[in-house]
Amino acid sequence: MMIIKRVSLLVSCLVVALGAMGQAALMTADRKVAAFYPEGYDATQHQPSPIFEHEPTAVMPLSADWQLRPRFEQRDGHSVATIAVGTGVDLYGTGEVTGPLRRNGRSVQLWNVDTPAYGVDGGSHLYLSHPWVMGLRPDGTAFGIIADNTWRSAIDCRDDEVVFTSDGPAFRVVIIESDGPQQLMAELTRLTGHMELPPLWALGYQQCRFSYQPDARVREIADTLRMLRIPSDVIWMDIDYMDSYKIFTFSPKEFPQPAQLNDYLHRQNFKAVYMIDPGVKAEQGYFVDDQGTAGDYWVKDRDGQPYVGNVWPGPCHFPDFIRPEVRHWWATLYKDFMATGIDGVWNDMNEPSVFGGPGGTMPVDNLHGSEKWDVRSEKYNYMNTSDNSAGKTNNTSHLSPLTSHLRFHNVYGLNMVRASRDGLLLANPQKRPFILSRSNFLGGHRYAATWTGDNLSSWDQMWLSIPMTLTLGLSGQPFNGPDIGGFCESANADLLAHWTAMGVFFPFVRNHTIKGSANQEPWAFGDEVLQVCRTAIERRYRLLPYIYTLFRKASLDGMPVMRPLFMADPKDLSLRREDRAFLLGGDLMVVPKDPKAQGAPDISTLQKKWPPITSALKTIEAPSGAVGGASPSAHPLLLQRPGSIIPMAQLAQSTAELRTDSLTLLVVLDADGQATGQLYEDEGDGFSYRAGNYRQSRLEASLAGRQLTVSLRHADGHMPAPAQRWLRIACIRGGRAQFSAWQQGDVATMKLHKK
Ligand code: MIG
Repeated sequence: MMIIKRVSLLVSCLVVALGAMGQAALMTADRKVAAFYPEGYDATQHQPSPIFEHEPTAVMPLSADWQLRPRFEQRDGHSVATIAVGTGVDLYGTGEVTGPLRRNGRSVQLWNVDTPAYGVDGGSHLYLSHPWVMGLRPDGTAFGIIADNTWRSAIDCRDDEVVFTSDGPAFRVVIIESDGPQQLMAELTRLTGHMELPPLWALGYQQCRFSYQPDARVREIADTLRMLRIPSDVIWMDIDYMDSYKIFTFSPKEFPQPAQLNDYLHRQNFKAVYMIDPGVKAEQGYFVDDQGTAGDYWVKDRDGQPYVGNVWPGPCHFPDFIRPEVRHWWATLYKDFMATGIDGVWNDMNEPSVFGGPGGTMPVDNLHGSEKWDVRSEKYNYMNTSDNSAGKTNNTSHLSPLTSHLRFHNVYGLNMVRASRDGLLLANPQKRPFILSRSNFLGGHRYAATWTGDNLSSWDQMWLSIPMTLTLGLSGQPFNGPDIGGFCESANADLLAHWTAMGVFFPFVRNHTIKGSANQEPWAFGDEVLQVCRTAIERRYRLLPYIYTLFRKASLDGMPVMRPLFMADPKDLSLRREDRAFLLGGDLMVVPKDPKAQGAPDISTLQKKWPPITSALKTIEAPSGAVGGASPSAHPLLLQRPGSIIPMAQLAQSTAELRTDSLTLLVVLDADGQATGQLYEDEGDGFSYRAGNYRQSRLEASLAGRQLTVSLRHADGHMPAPAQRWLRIACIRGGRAQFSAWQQGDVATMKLHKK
């Protein structure tokens, strides 16, 4: 009672003091999250925050023993927050970055940019921004720091402090304390929201290039994938399907009948994803431009006139996605477009990229907002209390209706995909939307997946794609991956083989390359490479029950699908810098082969404890005869965690054909002869899973004498099991696998050989 009184007193003091507010700090009742407000904090310059789906409900005065506290200051016209983090801390996160996984000693600019081969400003800023740093202490406890700030800024990760420097007004900082990295990700996504479960097909292999054209070439690619029995799910339509690069149109010459084309693809179990850019060709009589002009939906220049910048179509207008009414309009555009049978959308160039614009984008003094935008409907959190009336204000006197691009640049892409997502749902309310976005911001994982933009076909950038994808996962964006084979310039046989061989274990798996480069499909470099790619992709498809279960988990508690090794043992300091080997989920370690490595590779402590599953795969893959065939050296080493069970399906050529009625269970027992695993099943698309139409099962193995029993126990959800379920065990001990017979039912047993 006493405490509550004091809190509300504190809160009302702070609310009264708004405008000339002093520095303040509150924390949540569970003492895990603290929000820090700098002196003079003006919520109208930062809120509503795109980051938080649920604002931290900070209701208590900060406890005296709370460790991390920002120091706020104004320095040389910048707003600065410095957080001393203590010694011996390893820093991670900071979003999409070049460089290593461990971020100590690294600086990142938060200013989304179109950066071919990551060449702009030495790769110090890329397509997405995440004002988020994660810290891991020597004892394995973790913390996270969010700067709730969209303005152009920078993060400096020093060894003992983290510094956020912004070109905008003073911003608040939210700090999370937790027992370990896993709990930290759960806490982060409790605040930022969860990635929605993607459709199963989006986890399959995807074939792309800039551009497959005309439509006959698209058909040919689809036919070839099926003819060569390369499991695959998606063909991508890059920018050239359009009429003169006008979004929401089709080239009358090269793609005259998109519905027929999509139909053709669907009949072969392919999905079709098409690109939509933000730039709208400024052309009277073009319906998108006419509607946008009539509605006054464009970003304005400093004089308040519609801004015009050059992109692919030539002079373009840019929808002001920051405004709710513009997002609403944008969403409506998808209806007819999707009705041609389009399954997913690719939003590119949304940094936004402007050819010849200052810094490759629009001027920072361009203007967002409008006189018509009713800012009074927005909610601002000063002190976010459970008592809403005390903590929120509708005071908007500080907000000019038009606000500079400097504030909204970094969330232009986020707001675009937010609108696109609404559009896909409007067009197909029964389907899970799939959107791939090049640009985004912390929190934007709620709307779209991402890929790492225009990388280079080089060994360096192949290796770089590992820490990039890991870091995005640790920054709350679990669904991402690189262009496999590399985008800029041409791949070669070895590079494509190695990149595909490891790339199939990334969350997002798409082969893509630039216009004018050498062909890069799995068959482009002859039979050897084809063999490697096919085997790798087959592994992906066999592992989909396991991978889909990981996506389900990510959608519930924010655990990245692809994880750094330190997640397996946060106290093992030797794993903290490892960013070549990585984990797919908690149970599978991928150690990519380095064809240029001299001598024996570095073996991590973990690697010595986890047995390889190679021999099990050999038996499983025997019919296709691929392992041990040509270029086997391209395949990564795959190791499985002791105490785990990985469910694998029978090979399918697409997710439409994937079945979970016959599962091979890879079992590695722990020292006590036990192992567990998880299996998530649902319809693969649609939303019935939200009403319980899914099936979560727990896999359990135990050894009694030499008798191994593995059972599949229904744990949650009311989707019926397959009419008949067949299980077989592959028990891995040391380097060997022993298989049981296929057995019908939810239990399989076998007698293990003597070791
Ligand atoms: O200015 O649409 O990152 O994947 O193929 C380049 C053409 C525009 C950039 C994307 C790339 C895509 C390309 N786009």
